[in-house]
Amino acid sequence: MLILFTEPPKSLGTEMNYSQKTVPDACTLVMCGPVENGLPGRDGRDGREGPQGQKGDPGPEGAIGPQGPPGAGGPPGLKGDKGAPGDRGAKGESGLPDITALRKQVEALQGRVQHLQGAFSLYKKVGLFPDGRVVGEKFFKTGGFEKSFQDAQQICRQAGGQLPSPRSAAENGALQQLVSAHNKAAFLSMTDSQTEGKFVYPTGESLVYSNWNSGEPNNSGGEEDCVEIYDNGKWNDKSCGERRLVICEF
Ligand SMILES: [Ca+2]
Ligand SMILES: [Ca+2]
Repeated sequence: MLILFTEPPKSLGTEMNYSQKTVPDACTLVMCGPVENGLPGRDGRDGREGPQGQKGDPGPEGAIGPQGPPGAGGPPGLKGDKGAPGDRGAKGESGLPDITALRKQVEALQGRVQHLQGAFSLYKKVGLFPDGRVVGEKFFKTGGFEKSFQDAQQICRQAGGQLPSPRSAAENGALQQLVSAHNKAAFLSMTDSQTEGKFVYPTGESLVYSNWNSGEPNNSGGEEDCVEIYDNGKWNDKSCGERRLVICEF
């Protein structure tokens, strides 16, 4: 069957209006015999725009996304009201220490102190024998040999002491005993190397005690910057290059 449109349909809807021609010797609905198809017709014109469709149902909800980063901190809040006073605390323990425990500790310390005093007394005797002297808390000890001032100074420093700095008649008397025992004059620590005529201790401090022999210090020969002590306890300024008995002070 072949249907020919004599005029193009005005729309795709119910208003389609057309007439048909039937090919001779052909049935209307049933193809009764071999028919040769004709050439296809031209495309029809576009129909009119149809009515607007109804609003569709809402789509399915999407999955919940991941949690976002925390936001920036807000401004500080207002100061709150003063709280109510707390309950009164329990009574504390007495601040007195345990007397019994303290007494035991004191007794133990007394025992240790007595032991140390005995040991110190023994070491003191050993240290003073035979060429040591003690005055107050100061010790003098001689090696029995003679050295120049510089060498004697170095020997005493290496031993943890220094050359003697007698600051009183008592200390000077102890040194005199050692000098007399060895029958050799000894060097003291003081010099006037920095300022001629101004004798000072190794610290730079001025003398607080002196026992110069008559007419001394005289800087004989213009080169006497060290001090020796005689066996009578008197002092004389002497050349530092001379060799004198080495006595150290501790
Ligand atoms: Ca001098
Ligand atoms: Ca002199």
